[in-house]
Amino acid sequence: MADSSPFYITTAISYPNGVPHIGHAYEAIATDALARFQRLDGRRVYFLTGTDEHGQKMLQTARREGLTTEALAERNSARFKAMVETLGCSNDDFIRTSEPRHHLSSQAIWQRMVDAGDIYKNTYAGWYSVRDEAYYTEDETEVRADGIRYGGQGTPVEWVEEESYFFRLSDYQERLLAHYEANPDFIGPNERRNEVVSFVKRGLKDLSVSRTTFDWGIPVPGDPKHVMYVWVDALTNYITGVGFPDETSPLWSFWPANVHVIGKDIVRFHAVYWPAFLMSAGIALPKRVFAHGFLFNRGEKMSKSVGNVIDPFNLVEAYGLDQVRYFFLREVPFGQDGNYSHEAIVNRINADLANDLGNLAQRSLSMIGKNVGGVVPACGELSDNDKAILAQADGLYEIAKTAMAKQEIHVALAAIWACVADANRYFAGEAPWGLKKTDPTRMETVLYVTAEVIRQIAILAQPVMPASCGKLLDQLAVPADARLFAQLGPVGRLTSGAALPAPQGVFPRYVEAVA
Ligand code: ME8
Repeated sequence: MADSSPFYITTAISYPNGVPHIGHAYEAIATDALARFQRLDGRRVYFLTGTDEHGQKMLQTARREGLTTEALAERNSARFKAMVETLGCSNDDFIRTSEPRHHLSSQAIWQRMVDAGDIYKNTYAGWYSVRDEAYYTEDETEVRADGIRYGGQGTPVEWVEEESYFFRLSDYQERLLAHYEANPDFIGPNERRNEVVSFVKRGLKDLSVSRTTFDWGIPVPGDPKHVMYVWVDALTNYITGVGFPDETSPLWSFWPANVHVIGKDIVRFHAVYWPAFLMSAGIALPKRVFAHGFLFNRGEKMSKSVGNVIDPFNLVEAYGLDQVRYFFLREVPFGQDGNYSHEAIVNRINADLANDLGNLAQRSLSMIGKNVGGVVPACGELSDNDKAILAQADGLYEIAKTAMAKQEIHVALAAIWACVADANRYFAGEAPWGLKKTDPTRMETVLYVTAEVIRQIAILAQPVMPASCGKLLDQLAVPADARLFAQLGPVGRLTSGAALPAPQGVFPRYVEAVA
């Protein structure tokens, strides 16, 4: 039975203190592919992304640029919104934490944590990294040769001492460990889970959750001299997006989220603080937090000072949208770090897309156009080879479904492209061009089987390359309502005799511009 239950998926919300870079684009593309996969699989999907606009980092950048924080947020949030549009993301909403609905929601969760007795006032004295918007204990910091003290993620820290509200995180240690134990899929991949478990086992300290030295944030209910620590409000976006605190909102049926997709640098916030806040507020916990790896430019960390930051808009312009989406999701095992280089992307475009899938489609469809009169060929008796390649294509759905449920996007793509490679071997081996005169019935069967395998590959690759797969399915005259996963396998087989449009290439080769 098809599963039509709700599926709620989110990206991290980006800091709009700068413009989007390829790390942001990567997260958006991957989350979009996961969302589209579930939609095609018949689930009722809600996909949320947005921008995280409060905190000291925003304030410092705004001052440096001579802007108000509002103006900086407005300008750069628009760039992030444009990025997800340019990347073809199918998000249902784009949340900005400066919106009134989010202030309301953050104050409501705060009040619930107060009511649970988990918030108290004291003085914070310790290290803070504005770049990470994170507190570090002394032993998580080190003074390097340059005389500057750095925090756990290698960013400079400063000493902070001020009145602050605290959240009784220390009370949640046992409950969190019990939750990780009872829900082994709560954190993925496993390396990240192990890190979190050992971090929590080392003991949790209460968390400073408000600041008084600046006012760019959400005021603490009843004590507006304090603004909430930016991570309290940032994490809350995930429930604001589905209607909190209005638990009668139709959107609230999407909570708890099925998966929060984030980068590996922010696991602690999502897998320790967030579930503790939710437990305190009496709200259900997300089912899973999945951390992807970091992208590097030829092995080097991207940074403004090195000047090697990749602009996602330029990338799409240079290589094409579906090409960029395919490259990142195929090249980098999701969950591990990965590299971007011009050579690697060109290689994927030309080998996997233009040669393997593009040529197979182009060659078989133009033979159908020329030799079968531009209709879906007749399917005669099936040979063992025909049955084997059809069975492989029919089996892809289960493999992809299992992989995508664990966010192993690369595993799904590897299986699909293994089938593309085998379909090419099948096509070359059966050599339908040689059958035209000797055995036209057999030629039609080979072309039918090839077209049917391409149909399934195109349906399954839609989450990653929506536009190109749409074009491939147009060429096979697959109607718009027959492109869901329910049509995979024998039930959706192509109908012999159906008219096909004139074939056109879908995956052009990347040709280097002559300097
Ligand atoms: O962390 N490669 O925002 P952010 C891959 N506002 N992913 C990367 C990356 C890279 N080089 N650089 C960043 C924040 N990311 C917070 C999140 S969520 C309630 C608040 C990922 O703009 C990063 O890991 O610094 C994060 O998941 C996302 O981009 C936004 O990063």
